Amino acid sequence: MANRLLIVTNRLPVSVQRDEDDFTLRESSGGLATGLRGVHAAEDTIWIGWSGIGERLSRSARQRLDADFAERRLVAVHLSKQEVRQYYEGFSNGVIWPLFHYLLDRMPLQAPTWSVYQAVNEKIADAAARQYRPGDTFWVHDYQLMLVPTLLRQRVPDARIGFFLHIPFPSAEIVRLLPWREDLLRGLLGADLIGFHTPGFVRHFETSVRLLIGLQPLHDELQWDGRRVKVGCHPMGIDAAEFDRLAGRPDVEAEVARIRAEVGRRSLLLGVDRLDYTKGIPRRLLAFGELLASDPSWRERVRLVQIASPSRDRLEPYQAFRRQVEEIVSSVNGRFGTVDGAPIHYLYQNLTREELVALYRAADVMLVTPLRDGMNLVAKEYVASRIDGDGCLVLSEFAGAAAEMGEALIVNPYDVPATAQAIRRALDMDPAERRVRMRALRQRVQRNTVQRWAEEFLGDLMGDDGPARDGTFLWSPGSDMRRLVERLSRLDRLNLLLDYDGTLVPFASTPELAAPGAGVVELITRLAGQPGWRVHVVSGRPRASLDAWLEPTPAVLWAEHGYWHRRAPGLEWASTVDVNREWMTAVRAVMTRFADRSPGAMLEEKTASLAWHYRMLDRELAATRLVQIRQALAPLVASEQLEMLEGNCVLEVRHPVVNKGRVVQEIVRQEPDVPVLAVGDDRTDEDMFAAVPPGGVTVRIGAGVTTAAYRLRDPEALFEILQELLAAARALHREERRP
Ligand code: ADQ
Repeated sequence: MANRLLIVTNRLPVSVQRDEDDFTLRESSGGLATGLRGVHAAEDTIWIGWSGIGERLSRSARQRLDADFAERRLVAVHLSKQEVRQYYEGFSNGVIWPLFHYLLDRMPLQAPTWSVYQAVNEKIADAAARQYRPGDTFWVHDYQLMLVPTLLRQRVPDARIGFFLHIPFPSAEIVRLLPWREDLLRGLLGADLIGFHTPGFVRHFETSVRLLIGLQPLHDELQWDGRRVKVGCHPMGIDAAEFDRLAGRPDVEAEVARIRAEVGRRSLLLGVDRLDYTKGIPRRLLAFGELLASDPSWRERVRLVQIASPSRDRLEPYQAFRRQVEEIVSSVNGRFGTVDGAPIHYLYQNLTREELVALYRAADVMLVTPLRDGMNLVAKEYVASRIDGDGCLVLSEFAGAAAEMGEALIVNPYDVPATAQAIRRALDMDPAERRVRMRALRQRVQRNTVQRWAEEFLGDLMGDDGPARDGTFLWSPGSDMRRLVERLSRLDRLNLLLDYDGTLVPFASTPELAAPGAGVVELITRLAGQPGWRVHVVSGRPRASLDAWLEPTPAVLWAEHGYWHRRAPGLEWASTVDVNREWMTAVRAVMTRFADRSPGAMLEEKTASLAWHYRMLDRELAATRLVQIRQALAPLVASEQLEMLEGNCVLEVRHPVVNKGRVVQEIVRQEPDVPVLAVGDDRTDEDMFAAVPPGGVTVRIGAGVTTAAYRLRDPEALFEILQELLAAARALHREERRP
């Protein structure tokens, strides 16, 4: 059976009209619905989302409605009134919407219930996961469903999951304000690909995960939960051919002629928006008023038609906003109207596509001046409708569309006088210039269509080689891991080589705080007490730390990547190699200089290496400093033939002869017949994995590229596995001793 695309959105792409227990489904007109409709029609797809009905239905009514949906390959999630109020109106439109559009003053003082947003996301993820068959792909959309990617990942770990955000992704400083910021970011990270409209939004997202979650995106990819997550810029387009076709239809042409005749000699300005406070309507009207005030002759020469489609009108901020817009309309009309008519024609209505296209074609100047907008499809629709090659677009620099539509007259919508000036310029523009600009805009809009957007997003999501993974995917101690435990537990002799930080214990904010819990100390002691087994702790730490933390255990200790070695408790530490350490003076000077300039960074001095720790450093500054310090150290590293190592929030310089690979070689040399189990979490442990002879087992903790054969999520997962291993070995041992 063919693999399918499972589209997951807040609303299904139809609106439901209810008459008692009869339902009529009508295609809805929003940008997202229109955009994906083509994909839904052409491909083998199922579309999952809220029915759009915010009330309880009788069982039979629901079944009938679900059957109607099923005919269109739609799967409805039914929500209660309470859920709609809290999840959709309250949290999605009341909190995330204004915040992500930088309109902080629109946020309520009392936040609506986050738990309902969570619960509805779970409900929708459940419904989507129920549709899943192996090989299917999920495509989740928009700000109402930001937790769904991870919820789906939990339900269907191997699924391919894409997410696209249709609204802006704001600067990290804005994201930070949200009490649930980490939850939302982690919710998104369940996806294999997270798409945005503009490069700016991609950058903001990457800064946010760096700052708030501590990830290190590189070339628009990051490692999370053992997977590769791609971040991509995929600007959405429109069905340009459809607008082209509509614009040339005789009935639309006739409507254009009618509008033009009605407007007469006047120039026609047009605004078309959902009535939303992000769309910049009040300042646009004020700018128009300024134009009229600047020169009375304009009053006879222009008209502004502002179409506002009713939107979210149950929310108080939207009701207040509507009153504000209508007041400004009356005030401008009162002030500048003449007995022949009012300068602003304001329509609070939904129009048909044909009516819209006729207006687009009739308008001399289109005003698209949102305060913020993810993309703004109206700007593209205007351009696509101009089959005559004429017309002029005034476009806000804060609409995502501005990133692609540089030939428009770009304005700052907060600057009312400058917007008035831009309108004047558009009205006065030489026809030849208008045509040159419009030609370039049309070419781009015709090329970057919504079909291409969907194709490219899905292409990027599918990749050439399936879902992006590295290493063996074995997060949870699954069946393979269990088999491994069983095999290891039967070994009479075993050398367990365990790294310390990030492997036995999780990372702490400063190196000194990473003491092992009592459980870890006890586990090491018991593992080492298993007859024939030996535990080696192989760490980059200095001797003193390992002494302090592991003194009570019988483990063999290797400090500073094997430079120092302590064979058994109570014995002296001995150095294992003799290396030149003269290079350290110069490296120390560089690292100290950078530590002094970077609040939170610090230098750690070991016998034969120097480590620059930056876990506490501001992430942005850390990224800059790392580039600088690498550059500053590079000549020294080259001339002295040193090695520069990047660990987890640490940059270390050492002599290459000292490395964990040598430790493995030494252990294998002494006990060639004893199998090795090596476990570690970072680049220095890769040396260890590389040196493990055939028959040995290697395990990587956490994400990142590795040559290890197995992978576990975190130190806790390792702890569990080691406990299982010990229990199995002990049980076997007991059995053998039984007479
Ligand atoms: P919206 O905020 O809804 O979309 P937009 O991209 O402009 O904004 O799309 C609006 C759609 O509604 C257009 O297709 C337009 O033709 C239609 N429309 C507007 N007024 C209408 C009216 N009176 N009658 C009929 N139709 C009308 C969100 C984001 C945007 C992003 C899109 C798609 O906020 O930034 O561009 O998703 O990703």
